[in-house]
Amino acid sequence: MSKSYELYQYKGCNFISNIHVIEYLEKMDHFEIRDSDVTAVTYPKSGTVWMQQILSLIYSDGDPAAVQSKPAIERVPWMELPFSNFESRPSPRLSVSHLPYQLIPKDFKKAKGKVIYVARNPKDIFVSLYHFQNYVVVLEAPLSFEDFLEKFMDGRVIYGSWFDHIHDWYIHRDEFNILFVTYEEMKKDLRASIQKMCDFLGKELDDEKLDSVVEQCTFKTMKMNPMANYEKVDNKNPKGAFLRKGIVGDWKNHFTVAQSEMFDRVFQERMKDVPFKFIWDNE
Ligand code: PPS
Repeated sequence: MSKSYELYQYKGCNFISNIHVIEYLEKMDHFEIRDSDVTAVTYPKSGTVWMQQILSLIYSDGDPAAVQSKPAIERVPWMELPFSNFESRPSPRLSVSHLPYQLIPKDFKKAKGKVIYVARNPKDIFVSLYHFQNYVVVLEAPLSFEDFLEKFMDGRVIYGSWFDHIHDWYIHRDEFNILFVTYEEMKKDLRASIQKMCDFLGKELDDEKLDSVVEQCTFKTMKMNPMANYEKVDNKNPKGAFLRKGIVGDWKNHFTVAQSEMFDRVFQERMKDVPFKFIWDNE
């Protein structure tokens, strides 16, 4: 298939033509945010779809039916995609977003609504993105692992630089009503992570309901759920999968020692102000 989607820059971030619309991104800045709005902010491949599932279930008291009839993208859409109809959705408006700090509606910066920022170790993000761009054929397939790694380090990928994304969100955290969680802590103890989110969101779920949320949000259950696994995504490579491996430390199967050392050097330099403790390996 010929490449019909291209990256373009808008206010320091990279978007995809035919998917993101500048007029809509401009309009978003002025969206009126309600205290009941909840958005999960992620850099791509950090656990967005996982959060779509978790939020759907927390807000339906763990009822599995809530995630069995409608695709995740309709239940908890990307705020920045025009078809999310964000403004006209009924409360509580649950959404996800990959937007960098500078583009999130400014009301959020007045501590309106709630934000859950999910961070993932960037080597695993890179590997996930590399496979994703080979999978969804409307995105530019990487020329090679090495070439794509260079682009990632320079921020020449969808939504721009991972380093800028996490840095800016973290540095401006006091402006938001925000909870930071990591993909790795969710992997390690999903129940405790979901409980932490419930506490932040002011949602009380009894043990049975919480168990049900956890059960519906495991990688295994989500992979089998056609309303969560994005198997209907258009123009995909039949060999791949959106829910690919869902593990911590897959980067070790892909990076050379030299690539890993180069990554660590850039990481040390760029993350000086961001004291996140990332988990790089399955413990
Ligand atoms: S996207 O395209 O940005 O919306 O992708 P995103 O959903 O952020 O990230 C996809 C990766 O998240 C993994 N995933 C999970 N891991 C563990 N448990 C659960 N339940 C789960 N759901 C999604 C998914 O497999 C992708 O990671 P990789 O490493 O490619 O497997």
